[in-house]
Amino acid sequence: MKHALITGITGQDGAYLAKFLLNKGYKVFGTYRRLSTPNFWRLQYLGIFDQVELLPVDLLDSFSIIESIKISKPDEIYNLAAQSFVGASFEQPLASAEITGLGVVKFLESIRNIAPDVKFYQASTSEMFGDNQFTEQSEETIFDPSSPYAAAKLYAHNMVKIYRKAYGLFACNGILFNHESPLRGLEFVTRKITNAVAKISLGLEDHIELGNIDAKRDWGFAPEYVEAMWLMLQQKSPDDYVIATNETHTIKEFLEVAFDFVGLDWEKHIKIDERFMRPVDVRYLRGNFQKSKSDLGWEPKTRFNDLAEIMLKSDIERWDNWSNGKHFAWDAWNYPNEKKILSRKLKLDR
Ligand code: NAP
Ligand code: F7E
Repeated sequence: MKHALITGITGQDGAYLAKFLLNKGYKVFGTYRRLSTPNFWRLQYLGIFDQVELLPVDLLDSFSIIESIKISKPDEIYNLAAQSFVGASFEQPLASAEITGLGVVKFLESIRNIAPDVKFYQASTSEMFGDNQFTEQSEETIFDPSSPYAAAKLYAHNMVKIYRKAYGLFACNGILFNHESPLRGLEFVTRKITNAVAKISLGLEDHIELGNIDAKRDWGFAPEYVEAMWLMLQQKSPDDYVIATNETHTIKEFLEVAFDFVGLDWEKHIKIDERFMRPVDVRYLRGNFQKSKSDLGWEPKTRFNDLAEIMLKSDIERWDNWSNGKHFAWDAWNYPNEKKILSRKLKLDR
């Protein structure tokens, strides 16, 4: 039986990848970091919490990384852990560099020293292209990072290439464009919108505060993107691949589709708030996935409108169920604002 070690198994991609690999018959080990409140809701939501082996690892701590490799004896390592929120990287540039950039080198060094035959997947990102052009981006496009997050990811990306060349490691960079799902964190714009539209449609809230709604993103569906990660590690030789849909849409278009779905006019429920503007934003992303299609046989299936609908339906169902007294694994309950809305609603109902 093959062993996989997934860092960041508590995150969106980590949870979907764990489910995907379990279905393929892997023994799955996943790393989590010590928090004052445990955060396993995604694994519980997918019904796989009892099927994965959890190992405590912080990317700030090299010894915990080495220990996780020794215990799990992996054939494949998927490094998904990161400080992944671009907005927060402007507020915490040093922590972002340490975790998202240097953390990867700690893994590469550990592998080189104790497990040189392991296959390694690194979660690279379209953010590395930065705010540099208004045409599609591919593996050949020049990187020009526009945030501390993107700069840290580019450092990691380059180190993966260097370790591949210098030491012959089987290490791949997946340059993934934005991918979303009902398990997306609430701070990211798509889920922030579907969560708010759900509340607005149920009369629990009246508007949503956003930043730059003119930015364009290439949004795909996360469960399809984790399959691409696995496919990269099944090839004869390691390489870097773009994973995307080749479609791009503004935040405004996402708002339009989401509000349309519940029969409301988005413009009546939006407030632009400076707090959500970034010092620099990436205005245009659209990925060319031709290399992945020809080498990996991968292509996206779920498109923009369907993605918004999947996310919205799931958030409406959650708010509806929770306000009717049903309890299940969910993130909203951990956020102070969401908690207040629910408490108010439950008091009113009593
Ligand atoms: P996510 O939901 O934010 O998950 C990030 C994971 O990293 C969580 O499990 C988090 O743990 C863990 N983590 C954070 N800091 C850590 C630390 N110091 N030590 C150990 N673990 C730590 O992100 P995602 O959307 O699943 O993305 C997965 C990866 O792909 C990330 O590296 C992200 O940067 C990259 N990426 C994402 C996208 C996208 O659109 N989703 C696109 C391109 C690349 P907690 O649960 O404890 O916070
Ligand atoms: O922002 C704009 C914001 O935070 C998308 C991460 O997974 O994908 C993600 O990074 C756009 C930006 O994702 C709000 O300014 C407007 O232009 O959902 P996001 P991101 O920054 O693209 C890449 C590929 C990753 O690698 C990252 O890990 O939406 N926007 N108003 C807003 N964004 C947020 N979060 N909140 C707003 O209120």
